[in-house]
Amino acid sequence: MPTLQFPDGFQWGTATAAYQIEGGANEGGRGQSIWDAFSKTPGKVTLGHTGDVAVDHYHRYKEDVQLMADMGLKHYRFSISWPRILPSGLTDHVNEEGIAFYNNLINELLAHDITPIVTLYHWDLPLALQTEYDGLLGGPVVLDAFAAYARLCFERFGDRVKQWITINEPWVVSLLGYGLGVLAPGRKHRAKTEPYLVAHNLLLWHAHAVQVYRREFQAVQGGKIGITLNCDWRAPKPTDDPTQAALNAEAAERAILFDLGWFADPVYFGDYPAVMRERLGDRLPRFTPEESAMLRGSNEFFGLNHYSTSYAEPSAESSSASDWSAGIIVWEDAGVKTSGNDAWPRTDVGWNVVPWGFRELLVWIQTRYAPVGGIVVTENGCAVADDDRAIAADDQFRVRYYREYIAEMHKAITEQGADVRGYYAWSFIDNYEWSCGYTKRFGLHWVDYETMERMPKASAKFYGHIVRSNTLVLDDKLDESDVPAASAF
Ligand code: PNW
Repeated sequence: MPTLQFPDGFQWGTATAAYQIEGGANEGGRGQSIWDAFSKTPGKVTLGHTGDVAVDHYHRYKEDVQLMADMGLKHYRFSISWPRILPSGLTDHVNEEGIAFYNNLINELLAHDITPIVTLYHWDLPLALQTEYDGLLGGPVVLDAFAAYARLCFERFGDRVKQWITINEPWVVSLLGYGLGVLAPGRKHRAKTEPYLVAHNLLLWHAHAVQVYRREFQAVQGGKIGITLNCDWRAPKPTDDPTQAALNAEAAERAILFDLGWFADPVYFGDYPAVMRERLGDRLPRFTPEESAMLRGSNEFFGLNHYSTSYAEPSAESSSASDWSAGIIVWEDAGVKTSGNDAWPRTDVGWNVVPWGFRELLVWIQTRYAPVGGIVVTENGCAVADDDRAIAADDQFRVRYYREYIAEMHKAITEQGADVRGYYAWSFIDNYEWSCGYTKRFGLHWVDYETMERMPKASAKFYGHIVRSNTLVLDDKLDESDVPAASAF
């Protein structure tokens, strides 16, 4: 049986986010976030689900840390709820009960030899900053508020937390929150301009938090800080026509620059990709020379969330806003239309399962950015329709997803020179999947939402083996003869 060995010290972990798992929304002095408001807005979330209780991690964190330890996990990525520690978003009132919750969690992790990696902003903006200061469209007050919140986290937790992520997925926040309106705060009526303003502000948030860490904490605390960007791979749509093939290749490259280069170019090179400036003109904000200098080199590792791949071809189709439906994206600003392939399996949220796309993306990132500190895959995983306990107990679709994606990552590292240093499975546990509520499950652990009972799925055991051995064993299930038909993946 082929066994794939990973580099010594490779970080294997799992990931979660505060609003998706904590619950305790009205406990311990927590303030409200834009997700409390959005989830309670009629029509925004499937079945009107909210994160009020989520999977009750706020009360069950000890049990959850024990489940992590049972898997042999050595790393865990979670996010801090800004309004839990600063109810108004500002430092006028620090909620010590919220601080104590995260101290207890961090200490519990360390007591089980699990290293925390902490995201500062995983989408739960304090509601008061939205209503009073326009949130991510706001000016210096909000920027300063984020820097002050980051400073508080470094002060209170930085003695034990050595890896920080400033922001999770600014692409999703900008486009899904302000272009399509499917995530909080749910805006879409200025879809041609607001996403670019929000993205710009998020980049400045990142740069300022990094500056605070470097100037005031890093020398003493000795940690690392970076941003997590999400990107699906875009492969040129296959065609026999050489002229079209060249156009499709160009469209695929343009799509990656619009999705990932939008954020990674400023962070590594100090400015947006030229193709974005060409196509967007003055809709794309400009960095001052000082901002540009602050951004350049502001990543100490490349945090990457990756889930899927699609084909790309040029699109001239006009749509008043970007249009996402049935796995097809027409993004007029990028001039790209995506599509799938019937042979590709799809997850329960409709995302294509294309393991080789993950490898191509890792190599693309290595080639363009050669990131200092390497690439850390901060999320990868899939949704499976495993509400039923018996189905969840044997979630072979997810086992296979992980096996094949991790095998492609191994190939990227060992055969194609990608400097990947870590990998975090999304998610440690079933949770609140944003606008899908609890109807979509990404967890390695199943949750009975009536009783809050947890159960490790087959994928938790499978992944635990990888974590403990630092190897992936490719058993005979990967032999061609044994591969189920695509639809049965
Ligand atoms: C990520 N897309 O969100 C988030 O970081 C997680 O909180 C979330 O639960 C997970 O992925 C699964 O959805 C994404 O449309 C949302 O490409 C949308 C996209 C990508 C990531």
